[in-house]
Amino acid sequence: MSETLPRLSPERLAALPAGVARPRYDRAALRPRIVHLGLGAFFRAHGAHYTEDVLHASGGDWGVVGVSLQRPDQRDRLAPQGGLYTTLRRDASGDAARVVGCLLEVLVAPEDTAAVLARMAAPEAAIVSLTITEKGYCHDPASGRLNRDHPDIRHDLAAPEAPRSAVGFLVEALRLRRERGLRPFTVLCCDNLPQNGRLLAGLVHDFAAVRDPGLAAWIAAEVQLPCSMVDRIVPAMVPEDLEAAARATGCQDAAPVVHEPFRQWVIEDRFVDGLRPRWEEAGAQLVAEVEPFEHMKLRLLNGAHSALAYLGYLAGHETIVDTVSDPAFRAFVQRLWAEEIIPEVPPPPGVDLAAYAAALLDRFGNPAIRHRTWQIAMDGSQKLPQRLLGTLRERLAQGRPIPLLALIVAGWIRYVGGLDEQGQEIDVRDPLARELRAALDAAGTDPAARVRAALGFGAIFGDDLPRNGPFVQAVTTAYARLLRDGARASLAA
Ligand code: CS2
Repeated sequence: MSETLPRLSPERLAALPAGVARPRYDRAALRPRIVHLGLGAFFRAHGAHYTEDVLHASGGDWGVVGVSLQRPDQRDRLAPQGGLYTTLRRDASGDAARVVGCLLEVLVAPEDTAAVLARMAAPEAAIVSLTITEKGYCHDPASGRLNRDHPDIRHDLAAPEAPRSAVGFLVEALRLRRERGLRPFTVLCCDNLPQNGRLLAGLVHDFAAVRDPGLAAWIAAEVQLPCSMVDRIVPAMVPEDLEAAARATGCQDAAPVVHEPFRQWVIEDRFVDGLRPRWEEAGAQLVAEVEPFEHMKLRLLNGAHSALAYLGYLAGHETIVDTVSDPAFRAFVQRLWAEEIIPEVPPPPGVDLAAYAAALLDRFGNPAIRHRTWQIAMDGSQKLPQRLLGTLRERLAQGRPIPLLALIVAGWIRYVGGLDEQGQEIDVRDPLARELRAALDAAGTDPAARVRAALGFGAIFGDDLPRNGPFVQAVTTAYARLLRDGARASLAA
């Protein structure tokens, strides 16, 4: 149906149906003050929404330049629409549509590196924000240090003026600003990483120090890299979303985003010269210390998400809502929170973690959000450390039992082994997929040998966990049970 409709565009805004929210501020007043790296669905339904709300609340000129670091598809979808796109806030009661206007332009880094650097180094750019997913940081997830053997980092250290990696872009753009006598921008990391601003500061520093110690010192002294905790469930786009956006707006939109109603953004209030949109007007929490919020979110939400993704996938569940609608999984995730995660997480000021977990279960159970277990299972090698292994280490140090956490690690090992419970191939997406599969294949069929092979990946498990007897034992027991009884039956044990 949508092919016969006019394309969403600035000219169509006035004609949108009355129920569709749209930019009601002066789009012509926007300037390219935020450069956002990683223009996926998440940013467009999260950070862009907060900025859009500020523009509505108090105007201003905080426009966004979106940068795709790899593929041109977002640009190809968004450019013909003048940067406009529809977001659909979805729950059991239906869709609420909103057309977002703060995105000014989309650049594709591999096609025009110079244009991206020019935007980042322009005097009016005040913030460079990032949602490039865990693997985009080219770091070693266990240690948090820059992986100098990563092909993009090797490339960027050899040809720093034409970078490919996000870290390479940040350092080159900062170098240009310093050379031109400009103030630096703030670097605002919005990915699900522990102490994300500090982690990125370390990577930028490591990279800059190799290039030029003077530049590294200037960055350390002048650049701010606040930490932030971001939260909104935003599944990858599926073809039906195009139809839903067309129904809501009467326009063809090639880049709609479906998202849950909930959102949260906790930001460390540390910006170069204090320059930032007044995101608090949109409900963001600007705080001195993000860590308690981040621990809560990464360990309760993302930790449970990964648990449900691996074990749910193995049990044959396609989505998170399917998984938590299965009574065995519902009981499992509630026990996981109550018995093995919440006891290790200090609650942020004013937060009751049991209530937070109960709210998470409602969000996971949103029947209208089809978030695939396969999507969340991606890149586990980059996700496990901050989501699950931190909690695990703390419990092990206290001598506390870890049967449920160990089962999740076992589920991940089973998943990256590449065959499901019916013997079908799993399409495992992970930067270490090939190495993991090869190590597991080489280990043969003995469960203990397979577990040892997987735990031997130091970038994931460090060198402490593979040597921790109770940990190895618990994972081996859980893995053997998974092989014998399957995921669903293992939950109850
Ligand atoms: C998910 C996250 O894909 C994943 O790994 O756990 O994207 C999750 O939906 C968001 O962090 C929610 O804020």
